[in-house]
Amino acid sequence: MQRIVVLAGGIGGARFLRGLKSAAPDADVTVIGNTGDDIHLFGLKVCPDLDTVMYTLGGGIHEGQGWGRSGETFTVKEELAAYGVGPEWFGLGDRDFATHIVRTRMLGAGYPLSAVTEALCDRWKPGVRLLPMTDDRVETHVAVDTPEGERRAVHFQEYWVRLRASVDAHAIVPVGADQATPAPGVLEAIAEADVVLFPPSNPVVSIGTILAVPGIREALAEAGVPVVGLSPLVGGAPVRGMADKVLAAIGVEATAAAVARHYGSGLLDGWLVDTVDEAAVAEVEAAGIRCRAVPLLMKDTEATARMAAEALTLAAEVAA
Ligand code: FO1
Repeated sequence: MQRIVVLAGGIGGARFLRGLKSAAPDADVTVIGNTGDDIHLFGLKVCPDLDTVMYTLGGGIHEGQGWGRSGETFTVKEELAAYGVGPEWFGLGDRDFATHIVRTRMLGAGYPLSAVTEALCDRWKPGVRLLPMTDDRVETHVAVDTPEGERRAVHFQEYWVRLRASVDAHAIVPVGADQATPAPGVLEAIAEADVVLFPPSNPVVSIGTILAVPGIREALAEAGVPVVGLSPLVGGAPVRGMADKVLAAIGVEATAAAVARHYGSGLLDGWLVDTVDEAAVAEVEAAGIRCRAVPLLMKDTEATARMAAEALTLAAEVAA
């Protein structure tokens, strides 16, 4: 059985995984999920990227939004607002609240996040092994300038959801990552993998944060396993999200080729760009990374499954 490890962020990672499961139904898939987006709200621990993967693969996602639960209501949020208790800018629904209550209760009882995630997945049966990148607390912060001209750090969710990434990001800091250790199973899954895939997730605040946990990047380089990524940038713009803003913060151009060079040939063996970026293929290959141009828009599960199949084909090619 083919063992596939996927480093995943939220919506893009989750949708890619749905396509991968359709393209390789018999594969043994381990997902290493980003937890830098996690946030504590109302005394509860919220893990947006882990939940987005779990709900998407478990059939509970709000398909239109790509995050949160389907059939959601917001009574608790409205009642909290009536008490003047916020933040109002973050949309936690009633069904979703239950997940965060269960998670927080288990964490409070002493279970690590990896065990809690496994317990939550017992209900959702995502059909993959979902591991947080670490059991330790990591929070991505973004340095922005306030309207008063002061520079301050805000939580990633505040940057993304409240500010809608409308202001420049001056620095991205995965606070706590340098002290974190990979969650149980992460390094083992990498060591035993036949292929590692980077979905078209954000290279800075999703995959970059996972790689910032000491040991994960090294394990990928040492495993001798083909690592293949899919560009989240098509025609010089992110398909979704704010990759361009956060790439600017780390001085990387928002193009498919620049992101491949940013990961580098020490990490990446293969890279898929969209057909509109065909001209980037030669540049990526010149950087020592095998590259193909294929359609990269995740329009539906079939199109996404074709992308995943292309990534597996490229992995087999670089391994040969
Ligand atoms: N994204 C939004 O744009 N607005 C929200 O109010 C919001 C709430 C939310 C609640 C739970 C959850 O799991 C995800 C949520 N997201 C929301 C998505 C999230 O902010 C980001 O898309 C991811 O963190 C990026 O990967």
